[in-house]
Amino acid sequence: KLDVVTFGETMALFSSTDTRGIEYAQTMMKSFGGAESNVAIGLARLGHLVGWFSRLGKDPLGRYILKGIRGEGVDISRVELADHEATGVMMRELVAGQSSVYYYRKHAAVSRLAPEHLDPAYIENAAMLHITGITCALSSSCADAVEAAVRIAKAAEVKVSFDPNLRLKLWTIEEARARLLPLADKVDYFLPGLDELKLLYGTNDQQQIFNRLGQLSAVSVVKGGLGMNYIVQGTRVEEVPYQPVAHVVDTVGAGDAFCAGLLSGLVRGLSVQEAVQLANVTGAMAVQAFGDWEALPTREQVEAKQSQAVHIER
Ligand code: KDG
Repeated sequence: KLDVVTFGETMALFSSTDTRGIEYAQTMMKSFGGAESNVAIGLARLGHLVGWFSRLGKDPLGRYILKGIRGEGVDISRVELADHEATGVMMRELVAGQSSVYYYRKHAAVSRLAPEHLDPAYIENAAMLHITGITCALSSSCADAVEAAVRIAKAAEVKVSFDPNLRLKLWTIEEARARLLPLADKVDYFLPGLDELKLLYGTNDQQQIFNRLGQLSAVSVVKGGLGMNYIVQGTRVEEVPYQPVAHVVDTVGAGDAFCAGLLSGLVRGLSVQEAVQLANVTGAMAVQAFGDWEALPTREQVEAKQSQAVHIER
């Protein structure tokens, strides 16, 4: 039985390490990344049985991604390799302190993912289904697949967690609202960032945002930034402070690392407060190296960090 099942797009990632950026770079660094597989890898490193599925092209990049994710101990038994569509690609550069991402993913194999690709038993046998709003933005069949997966999970009493992961390069805010807000109403754990909520709810008023969250049946865990996260349930808003990281190397994947820690805590039966504290540790550790998922900590590394913290507090 899997602890967590998740699905979505994972792309090959080419980053220029050259200060001149992609346009003038002679070489690029190759890796891969995708919000859901980042979470899956994070969970596997924390000792969980986790499954990730998708459609990848039957091409060198698709095989490279598949081997990489499998190599991290994630179950990839439901991944499909498509004969006639390609694996998506993203490129990143950091020029004059400004990081940019470029997507080459429009007709990637995953965009044809549809409800009929889901294996209901695979979802029904997990303790938790994790979905993100990126998958909803890829195509209408992908969005339908997300909704179908949630229906399957709910019918089988599998808990559902949902990170909206708003990507305004993929769709407009109106399109995002139409798909994501109804989903937030159906899940058990809603995991947005405060900045995303400002856009989704169209207000900067924090109290108004918490009121809206309070109307959901989900427990919301809001990544607040500036050293504060929030747990919102009905009219209760609980603040969970965290230690901001002194030396941030790369923030990409921080949200996924946070989700991995949170889901790990929840499926292990910790309280939401304790799970958020664990998520703060995994999130903080992941930003200390380059890459989407490379710096995700193992369970031993988290435990070492936590016992260090206890030492310092004493
Ligand atoms: O969370 C990191 C992701 O943003 C990155 O891996 C790329 O999944 C990605 C996306 O679609 O933006």
